[in-house]
Amino acid sequence: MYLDIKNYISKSLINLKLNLLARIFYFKNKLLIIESAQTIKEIMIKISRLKIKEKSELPIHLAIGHENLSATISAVKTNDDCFSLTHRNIHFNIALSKIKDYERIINETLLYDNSINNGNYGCMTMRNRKSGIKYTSSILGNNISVGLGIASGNLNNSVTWIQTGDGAIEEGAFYEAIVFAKSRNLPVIFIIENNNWSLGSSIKERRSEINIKYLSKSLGIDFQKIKSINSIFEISTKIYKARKRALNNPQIIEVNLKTLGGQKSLDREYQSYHCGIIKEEL
Ligand SMILES: Cc1ncc(C[n+]2csc(CCOP(=O)(O)OP(=O)(O)O)c2C)c(N)n1
Ligand SMILES: [Mg+2]
Repeated sequence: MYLDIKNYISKSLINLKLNLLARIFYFKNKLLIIESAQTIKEIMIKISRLKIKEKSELPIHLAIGHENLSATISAVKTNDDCFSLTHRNIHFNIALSKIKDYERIINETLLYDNSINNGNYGCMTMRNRKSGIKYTSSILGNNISVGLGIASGNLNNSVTWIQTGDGAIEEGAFYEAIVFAKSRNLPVIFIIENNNWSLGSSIKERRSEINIKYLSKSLGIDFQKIKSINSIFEISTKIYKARKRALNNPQIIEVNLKTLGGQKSLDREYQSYHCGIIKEEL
């Protein structure tokens, strides 16, 4: 009984301290994050315009609407942190890169020679290796498993961020990965970008609800949901706390957001999944 109370008080104090540190982080970095998100958006719009101008038929997975997330993660991560990204990775590639690499990132989406991956990878597997991005994959679920391998080789006090989507978590690899991450207590943060779409289908159309909160709880993994992509306060405090906790326990963060751009279908609601050139008016 005495030990229970002692444990409870010590846990509460740790949480209190973490909450305070997260708030301080927010106040210190708010402006930087807002500016960085704006830059990420501008570059994506530039890519879109260029593709229209060049009449490029290469696919592009822009992430307009996701900028606050990648800008915040870029502010929270430390230099030794690693990233394993999915096909929609452009916002992370920009957020994690230095200004001098922006032009070569843009060039990669058009497969030009002077590009971040020499025009070999294009948008879906693009990775600026100098920015901590170890792997990027267009095969759904594949970057999740690879992310675990990366995490197993992490330097002390570094974390591997594994990005995925509401469609990719339907792959068996996701479930196996979270079980494995917990079993080995790997320092990983799974970021689920839930934009409601997987190619042309909404969650309602293709499957039943997956309650990630309960799924995480059943495995003893910490879970947080970011309800508003527009709240830098919510994103930065939750991401900051997850980064600290990930050193002792795997973390899952689900982010509700809308991927802007794409096409309006004739027979249904606006399709926010973006896999084409965005319309200029959006
Ligand atoms: C193993 C595998 N199955 C199917 C696909 C085809 N595919 C490409 S993107 C995509 C939808 C992904 O949805 P989500 O993970 O939610 O990411 P979003 O595009 O919405 O950001 C699918 C099914 C694939 N690339 N790999
Ligand atoms: Mg999706």
